[in-house]
Amino acid sequence: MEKTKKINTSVCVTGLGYIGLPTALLLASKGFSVSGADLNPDVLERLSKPKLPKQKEKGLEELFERAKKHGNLSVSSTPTEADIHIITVPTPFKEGFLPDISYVEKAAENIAKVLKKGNLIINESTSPVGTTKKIAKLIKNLRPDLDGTLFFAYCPERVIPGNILYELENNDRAIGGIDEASSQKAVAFYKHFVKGELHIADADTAELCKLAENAYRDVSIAFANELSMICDKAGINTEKLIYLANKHPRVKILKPGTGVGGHCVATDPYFIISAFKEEAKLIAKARQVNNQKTDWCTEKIFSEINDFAKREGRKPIVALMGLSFKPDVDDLRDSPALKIAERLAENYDKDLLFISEPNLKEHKRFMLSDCETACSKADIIAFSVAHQEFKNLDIEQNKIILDFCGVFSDRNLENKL
Ligand code: SAJ
Repeated sequence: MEKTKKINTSVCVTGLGYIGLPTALLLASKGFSVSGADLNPDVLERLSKPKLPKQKEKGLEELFERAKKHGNLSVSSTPTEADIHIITVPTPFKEGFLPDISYVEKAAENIAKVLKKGNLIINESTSPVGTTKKIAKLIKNLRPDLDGTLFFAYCPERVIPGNILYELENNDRAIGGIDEASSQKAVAFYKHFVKGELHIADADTAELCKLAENAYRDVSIAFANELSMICDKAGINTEKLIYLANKHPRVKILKPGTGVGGHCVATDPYFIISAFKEEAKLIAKARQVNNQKTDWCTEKIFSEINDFAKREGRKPIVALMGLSFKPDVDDLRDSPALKIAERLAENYDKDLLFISEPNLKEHKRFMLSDCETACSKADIIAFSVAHQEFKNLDIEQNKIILDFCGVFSDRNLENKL
């Protein structure tokens, strides 16, 4: 086990979710004295044990064990005194897709109680433009005694689930202080553990930058999804088309799929849309296209079921391959594949439906089957997520395959070019 050199700075991370926990662990491994705060007693119970249960996220268990061994990670239900406070809490939306920053505000209120002169407060939660200034104002009202002595910055994360620890250290970051001194203080902090470049901006720009990155990805995926529906109508192979178009030096079309899921790309664009209704036309349309793609895939499965029943005089057995929101993760948040599974379960015979998700042992609603069994039993096999486990499946010739996410794109391209 690598030796941890102690850094004489304490950090408190509020919100120990999928960004907060890896951040806290990485900081502990770099020698900071780290405390974590989370309102959820289950999270605290899990983190009070000497080891983490098996994680899909690479390296997390090892860092946790190391932090426990070195004794520089503690957890509690409320923030504790620290030189630097990081907020990594969820920012969901309310009715009408309006951003709900109440968790960030609650975190700021709790942090306010333990603040001292000279503390730096960093918001990393995805937030609507203006949130960091709002937090600074809220804290100023709660702690007028510290007015003018605190620093505030917005420093969004950019990590991809599945590769979080690597990307936390290696990605560039935008650092948006509410003033120059805050930006400089935040840069000095991130320099300790980020190898990527640190780019200074003001807080509003950094906030919009985070939202723009995910909206850009959503728009790009919408383009691919729209193209896949056009190709289907035109009888053109989408994968071959995208493969050929991407041979142009300035074209890079992404992969079509069953829609866009997860808690970032599918949600952050709404933070722009709700604040800039008049202007955000393309961003709003992309959201619609990506949501519609999930319905389109569901309808395709039902139309195939009906055709089969008419042709064969019996109802087909259907296998849905994949439930998670993207390949090779066990995360089901806002998953389009899960939505398809739910619609199939609601509208089709339970005993004619097989669902396979190799990244999960079990699911509270669905009985899961292994990939081979699902494929061998089914008449229609719908691939909703391009998991590695699916790529080398040996599928009998007589099966009807609906490959919504390019599981077999390499194989198909070899055959069709
Ligand atoms: N998807 C496609 N086709 C593609 C790529 C993705 O359909 O070609 C789908 C995925 O299947 C998934 C959804 O898009 O349903 C989102 O997946 P993702 O891998 O694009 O992104 P996330 O949500 O895991 O992480 C994103 C990343 N943002 C960008 O790439 C701009 C990540 O860097 C951010 O840190 C993260 O959001 C976040 O926390 O905001």
